[in-house]
Amino acid sequence: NGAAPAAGKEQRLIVVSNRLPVTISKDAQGVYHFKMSSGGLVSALSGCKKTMKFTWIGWPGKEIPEEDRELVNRRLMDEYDCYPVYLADDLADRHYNGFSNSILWPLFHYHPGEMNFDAANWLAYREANMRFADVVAGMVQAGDMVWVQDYHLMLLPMLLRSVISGEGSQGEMVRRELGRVKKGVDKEVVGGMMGMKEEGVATALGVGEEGEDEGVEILDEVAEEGTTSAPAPAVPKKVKRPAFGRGMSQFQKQEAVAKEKGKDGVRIGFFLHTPFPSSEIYRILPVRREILLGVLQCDLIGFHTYDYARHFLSSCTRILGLETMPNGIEHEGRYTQVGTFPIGIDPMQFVDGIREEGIVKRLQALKARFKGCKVIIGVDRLDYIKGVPQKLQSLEIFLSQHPEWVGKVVLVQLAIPSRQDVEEYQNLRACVNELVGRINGRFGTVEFMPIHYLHKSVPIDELTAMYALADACLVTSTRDGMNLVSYEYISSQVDGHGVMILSEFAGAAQSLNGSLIVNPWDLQSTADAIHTALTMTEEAKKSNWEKLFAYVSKYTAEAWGVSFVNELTRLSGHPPSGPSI
Ligand code: ADQ
Repeated sequence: NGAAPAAGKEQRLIVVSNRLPVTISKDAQGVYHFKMSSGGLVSALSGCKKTMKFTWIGWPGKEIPEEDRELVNRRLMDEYDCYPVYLADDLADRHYNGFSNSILWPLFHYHPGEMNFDAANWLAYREANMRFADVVAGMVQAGDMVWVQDYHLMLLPMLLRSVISGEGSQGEMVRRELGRVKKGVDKEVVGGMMGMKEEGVATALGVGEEGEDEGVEILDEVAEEGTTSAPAPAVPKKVKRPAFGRGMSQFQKQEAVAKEKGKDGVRIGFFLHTPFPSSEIYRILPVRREILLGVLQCDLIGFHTYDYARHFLSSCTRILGLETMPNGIEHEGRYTQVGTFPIGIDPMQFVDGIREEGIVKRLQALKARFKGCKVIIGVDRLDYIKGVPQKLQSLEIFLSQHPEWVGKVVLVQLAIPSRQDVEEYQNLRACVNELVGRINGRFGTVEFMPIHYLHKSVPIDELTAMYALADACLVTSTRDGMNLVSYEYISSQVDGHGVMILSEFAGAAQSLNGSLIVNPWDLQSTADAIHTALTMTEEAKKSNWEKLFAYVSKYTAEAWGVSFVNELTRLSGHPPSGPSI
């Protein structure tokens, strides 16, 4: 849509995400092949790429032998503007599966029961963040903007500031302690590390520094003691505001050191793609202070919705005792702006897609196959946050209450395999298999099955044809940062004006006015919404779809990237009305 950031051609933007958007493979002849992925973040950043000098830093997804790295690094940089952070397989596994996906992911999605806290995985998370910080620090230059993506890298802003302000890398110490914990030699270190009160680590995190951080120090007695189980006091006992003047002098000090190193004025932004939960849930996290302090070294923190931003600010108040403003926080003399930046997609990919010859043909074939039958589509990564069991149970209720629809409606449920190394995902897979079997067994005949279930990734052309075919799309996430499947479906319904049934617990529900909003836990209400969708008049469908499509066309992925970067460009690291230095 032609959106472009206000920053000029000379502005450098370094995007950091856990995974690089490039898949690397090596064939039998030892030749490396690189494939750029077409994920949402890639299209979201296309606007920034047009007008800025752009580098993407991330984990390449696998270990590359030392002797090949020079070649791989050069090709990544020359051909894809990418630079890798290499992590040993065990470290990558503990960081990604062990901490990010087994602790932060369930907690941020209100599933504390699925959270498996393990101290060695926490240390691995820190170690991996440190590796990222070292690589980014080696690349960053004066005046650069660094944009960190998502929950895998929440310590990175703080560690990066520490490295570039001259305090140096803490990596060696973390590595040493990780080794000790793994061998189970020193359990006390584990407690100490969780509480982050070990000398050096505390400095890197900006806690417990003499005379500079009293506002923080007093509040979380849990962390002070290095324990992990007691709840935080609901109301902090003593709240001191960090004195702005004093903080500023520390900030000036930091800037002076950074200036000497030629890396002054680096602006850091962070965007969280998941929800940020209510402070009542967030405070369960044993390392709740550390994660907040990790991102508070940013100039700008972005969330999908206003609620997530509000939850983050209230966690900063309740856990760190910081006084917050509606749009930001002062901490250690730095003003961190907090804002909402709802992500989108590139709708034209689907709008144009449904006119492509191959997709048109496929759509005709599918229409013939499902003649006389309404189709409901579900597209989800097979993740417990997506509410697939609730979706299937609601369909079961609908079919049992409306037998006239048996044989006349099918649910095509595409489930992309996800995180299959994590136990909870294996359990979910078994549960979904069982439900599909039970419902098909109950309502199916030799000629007809009410649920067509595919546990695989589907090529984009097939996905587009399925979206275009479906009379309704059913999203029943129990929590979801945004949910882009709903955007993709709406964009594919230029002709059909299909009905969007959307969980109120998806971030998208706050934007997609024109959907049928449901509480997925209330199975009856979802069953009723299925009936409403299937019996809605063409006029009502069209009028709803027009509202939805107007929104999806305006708030695109590209517009999201550009608005975040524009905001980061505008910021200086000081409060809007604070004294200038
Ligand atoms: P996800 O949890 O991955 O993203 P979502 O936003 O719905 O969730 O995106 C899923 C993507 O995967 C869509 O592009 C969809 O087409 C694709 N997909 C799903 N199933 C598929 C299948 N069977 N075959 C092929 N493709 C499939 C996280 C957060 C979201 C947030 C995004 C972006 O969890 O809440 O919206 O990041 O910030």
